Amino acid sequence: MTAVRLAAVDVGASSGRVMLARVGPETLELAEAHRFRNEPVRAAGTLHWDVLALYRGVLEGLRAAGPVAGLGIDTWAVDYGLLDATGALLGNPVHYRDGRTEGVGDRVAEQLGPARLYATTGLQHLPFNTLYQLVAAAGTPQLEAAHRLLLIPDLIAYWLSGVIGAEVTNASTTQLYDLRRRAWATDLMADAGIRGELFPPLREPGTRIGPVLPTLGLPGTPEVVAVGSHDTASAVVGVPAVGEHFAYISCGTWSLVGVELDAPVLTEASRRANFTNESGVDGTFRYLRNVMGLWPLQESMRTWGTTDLPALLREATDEPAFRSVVDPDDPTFLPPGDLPARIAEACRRTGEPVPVHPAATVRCILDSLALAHRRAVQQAQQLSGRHVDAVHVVGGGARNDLLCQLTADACGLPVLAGPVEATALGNALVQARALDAIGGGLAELRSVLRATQQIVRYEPRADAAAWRAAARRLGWED
Ligand code: LFR
Repeated sequence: MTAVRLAAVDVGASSGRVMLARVGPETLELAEAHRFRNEPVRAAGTLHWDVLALYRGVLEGLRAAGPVAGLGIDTWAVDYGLLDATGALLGNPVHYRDGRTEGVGDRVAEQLGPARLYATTGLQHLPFNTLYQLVAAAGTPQLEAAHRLLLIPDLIAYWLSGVIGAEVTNASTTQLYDLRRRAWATDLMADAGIRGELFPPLREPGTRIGPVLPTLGLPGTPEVVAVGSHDTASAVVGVPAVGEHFAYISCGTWSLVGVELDAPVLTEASRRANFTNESGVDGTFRYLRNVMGLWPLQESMRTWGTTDLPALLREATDEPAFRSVVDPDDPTFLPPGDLPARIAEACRRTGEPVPVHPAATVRCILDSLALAHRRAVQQAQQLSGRHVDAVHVVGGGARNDLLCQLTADACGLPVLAGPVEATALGNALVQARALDAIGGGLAELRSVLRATQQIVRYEPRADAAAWRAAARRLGWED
């Protein structure tokens, strides 16, 4: 087997990248071919993704990457574009942070029965799950006119290949996918008033979709490959773990905190703890919870008009620990806007000292995030019965020194940080396997990662009592 050149398209909430990868049994190299901004647009009161600008960025990136044998696409989850009967896009996809789902999720879950929803889909209750977005859009002319619904990576794959389908890892985030039957949950759709025929046939990660349309004039004729098209699914492939006794935190705009399992956990305790069973590559389950992640920090920096993260982190390191802690999952933090003001408001509400300058706000955000990591790692273990002895942090958060050390301290476990590009690497590895450039299961793919990628280890410092006391302030521990 010789190494192949591949393009991994990875579009996140704030930027998209086309990464050029060279992958073989002993080779895994990644270089950025092109990066473009992802700037949501509010128009007539609704927050949209500028999906055509994203597609243009993908095309520019593929041209910059040069000839490749394959390409795979991953993006965030849950959001979709609608196509009419001719395949034309009906309007711009709505952003999951848009306010249209406010109050909808709770009402719909109550109507359909939270226990039934969990038994069928295994999914955590997030206000923006596709199910709730579609109920919020019910009766709109756009949805009425729709012939097909494509999740964002499937929409981009359609434009590139002309082939329609729904990749399973991302389908599993809709709350409309039956995780045990591995099929669309058509009964649930019917009861929610959602037309089942909107949903295209499912496809497994690691299968070929088809060649890029020649009319696009891209270099070579790469094969479009279905990867873990949910970015978190690709990120979990990209966790350089040995064996099964590990937790992962895919840390970027969100922190996705959990373990990898062979079977879902569908207990009442798991439902109440709001843990999700998202489908992973090779039939695995990503048993995890969404923690608010670096979003409050990113949005605070936008509010302050600063981009100098290293300077902020240096100042935050010198701030006193645990002066103010908040629940990062406070729903008021979800929409875009003035996050420092909302954090101050949350502190006022709960009697915590209000952070008075940016460094104090950053320290509050990171202490609070580390506490939320601790809680999720502990609960993932209790609820699944899987013991872990290390926490892998992958994604952009892996280069945040202070956060990695605080997470090690909070969890009382070593943190293994890196790779930052786990998502693109997981995307490329699954493509390479589909194109027969490498073989093996997830364990073999991960051994290629360990042999080629840099990983930084953080040992926990002994201050368990302080973390427990801080968790108690949030009412999380007795
Ligand atoms: C991370 C992510 C999460 C998903 C959130 C919204 O980028 O994909 O897994 O819950 O974005 O789609």
